[in-house]
Amino acid sequence: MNPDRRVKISKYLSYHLRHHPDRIGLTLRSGGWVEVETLLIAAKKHQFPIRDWELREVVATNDKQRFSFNEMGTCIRANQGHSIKVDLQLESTVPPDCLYHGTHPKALESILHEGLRKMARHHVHLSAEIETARQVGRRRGKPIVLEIDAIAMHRQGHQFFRSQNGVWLVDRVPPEFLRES
Ligand code: HQG
Repeated sequence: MNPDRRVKISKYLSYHLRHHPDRIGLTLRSGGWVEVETLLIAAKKHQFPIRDWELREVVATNDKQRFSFNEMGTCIRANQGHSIKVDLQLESTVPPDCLYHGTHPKALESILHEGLRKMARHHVHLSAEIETARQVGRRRGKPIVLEIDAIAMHRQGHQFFRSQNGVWLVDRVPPEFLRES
């Protein structure tokens, strides 16, 4: 499949599996799952036909492993990044000592003052690798990387989750646990 088509399908999936399933008449099940067959029928009905093999290729080759199938391959979901209410059924996990968050200069003052908030998403997104955080920050200009004392947060009772594609998720990061890296 050509790369443009791949990106287009990935964006279509992100939009509908994370933010607006209702726009094509879908309802996410617990865990964020949708039946593949239902998704393909809905997409076709709304003038965006996707073939089954295209869907499988996009999921398999996606640069950030944004989506996954269930074991049977009959259902699909976005691994993280939702703005609609969905229980991803992730188990709380002990984080590494340090996690990173990529942001941009305009947000810095407010973040240092009030900590990291989840904004429109379900969680604050953190990564175990500094380079990943840098890339996330770069989406909005000059990247700024913040270092988070994750293990100290964990000791104080903050719950951490790890999505299927390795993104660390937490409800918030109070300012005392972060510093500029
Ligand atoms: C900032 C993409 C001011 C925060 C990426 C970020 C990631 C604050 C923005 C994933 C703040 C929210 C998530 C505060 C947080 N004051 N600004 N108190 N607290 N912010 O997009 O982490 O391609 O919701 O720093 O690669 O940028 O979608 O979160 O700049 O993995 O798969 O508010 O989205 O992945 O922005 O990105 P976002 P994010 P996908």
